[in-house]
Amino acid sequence: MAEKPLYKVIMVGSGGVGKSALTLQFMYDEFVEDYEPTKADSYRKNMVYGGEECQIDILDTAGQEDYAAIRDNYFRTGQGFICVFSICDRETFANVQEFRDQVLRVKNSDGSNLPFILVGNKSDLYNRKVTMNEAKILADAWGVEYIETSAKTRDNVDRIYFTVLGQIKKNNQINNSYQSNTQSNRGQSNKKSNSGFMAKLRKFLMCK
Ligand SMILES: Nc1nc2c(ncn2[C@@H]2O[C@H](COP(=O)(O)OP(=O)(O)OP(=O)(O)O)[C@@H](O)[C@H]2O)c(=O)[nH]1
Ligand SMILES: [Mg+2]
Repeated sequence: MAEKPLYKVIMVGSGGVGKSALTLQFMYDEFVEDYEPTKADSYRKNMVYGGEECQIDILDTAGQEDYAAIRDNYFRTGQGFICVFSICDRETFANVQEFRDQVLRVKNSDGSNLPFILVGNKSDLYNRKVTMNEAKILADAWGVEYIETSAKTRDNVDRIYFTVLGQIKKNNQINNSYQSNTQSNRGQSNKKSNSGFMAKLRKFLMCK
């Protein structure tokens, strides 16, 4: 039987914004009230997406500054990124640019065709400090989708993982068709240059 495709998603963002809470809600349908800073945890789940059986691998990284140095290695392995801030904490919103820049640098990408979404978490709380409008403006400037979630009420939790999965799948299809195009072009140009060589050889032999 063919191997199920594996999609690798990475949770990024400041400490305490709810990266682990979102991941655990998605994985096990439970909300964790306690805050225990993460170093790095990895989760894998079988699922069906777009009629296809696949596996999602979620790497829940550390937001705390102490672990900033080890992020590069983790980011390198990701195919899609969920960049989280808390809508109740302006500092975590201010920090997302740094996370975006780090991802782009590590992935050597200008951002176009990089599966990436911006997530404003803790939408169940009433002391909002970041408006939906300003988050959308930033997401538009990056050319990414903005989604608000609550890991507590489960609002939009599935949606963020499905959205990024869809982007990874689309990206893989683009890359595959690009590769097969360049391969067939290479084949064609080989044929062309080969037939050019044969014509020259024929001409040369006829002159003799
Ligand atoms: N009300 C509410 N609380 C949340 C939500 N998401 C997370 N929390 C709480 O916020 C605290 C931090 O959540 P974590 O998921 O541990 O944060 P984190 O982003 O993983 O933090 P690091 O591992 O340090 O990077 C915990 O006490 C959670 O219960 C949410 O959507 N709503
Ligand atoms: Mg965590």
